[in-house]
Amino acid sequence: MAVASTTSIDELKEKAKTLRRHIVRMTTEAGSGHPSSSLSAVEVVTALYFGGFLRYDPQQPRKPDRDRFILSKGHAAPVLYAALAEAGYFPVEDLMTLRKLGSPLEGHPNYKRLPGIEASTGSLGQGLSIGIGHALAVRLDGYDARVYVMIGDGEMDEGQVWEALAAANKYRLGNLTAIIDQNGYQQTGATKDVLDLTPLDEKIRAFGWHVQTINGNCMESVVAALDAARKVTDRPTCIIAQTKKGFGILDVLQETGDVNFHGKPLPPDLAEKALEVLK
Ligand SMILES: Cc1ncc(C[n+]2csc(CCOP(=O)(O)OP(=O)(O)O)c2C)c(N)n1
Ligand SMILES: [Mg+2]
Repeated sequence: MAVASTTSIDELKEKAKTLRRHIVRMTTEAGSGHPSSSLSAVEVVTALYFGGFLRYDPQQPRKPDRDRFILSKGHAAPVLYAALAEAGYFPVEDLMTLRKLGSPLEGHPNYKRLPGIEASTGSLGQGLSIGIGHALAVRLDGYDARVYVMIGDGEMDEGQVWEALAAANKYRLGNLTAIIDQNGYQQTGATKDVLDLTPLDEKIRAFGWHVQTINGNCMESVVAALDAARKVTDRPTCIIAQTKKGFGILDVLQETGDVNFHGKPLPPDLAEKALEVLK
């Protein structure tokens, strides 16, 4: 199965920049969307798709033995679309149709409309449960496929996530990796103020999972953590990726006075500034 060949850390960092430029351009063009939520997740998504972790074939998007990536925090769709386009699922030019009438690049991922999307997400809390279904199915079918699910730190407030954490341990799903994009913010403010779930690592470990906490915007750390996770095969693994919302253009977002910048596109003048920074 085809695996993208970009493997060196420097190449991955370049690819991350490319994804960031796509994210800024497409959300500003759309006049809506979630750039800051997409930007925090770039290193993880880049490493998965281009660092040799996900085995996929854009020509056979439903090949049964493929690895799966489920973006449970579906509002960060632009980062997924940017990766899929760069991976060859559809032309890069199509990114600019984000959220336009008739485009399969909907505001939230729709698996019926776009190859490479594994699950329709956006209603938060569901992706890990869907990932468990995939992980059980590939195991039953005898494939060594791995399933990765990205969850938002605010999304962790959803009870369904904790039911899924328990169920994944019950089935000892050694082919399942959850990645929490711990960017410290959710829609209405700082995650610790809305519902403080610390110590998150200890809680998830108590559910029987292997847990790592890393700097999720450091490519070296992300690659090392994904590598360690895939070596664990007797229980589910979780990577708590400590990130910054809007990472890559933090100074530009600072100018808006809104560090969360949730669900807002950059106005064209700030998008220009962001693209300068991301050159
Ligand atoms: C079930 C559900 N409730 C509320 C929302 C609205 N909503 C969209 S994004 C968001 C915040 C999510 O925060 P987090 O998971 O931390 O993601 P981030 O944007 O910080 O990456 C909320 C509440 C939703 N999409 N689904
Ligand atoms: Mg968050």
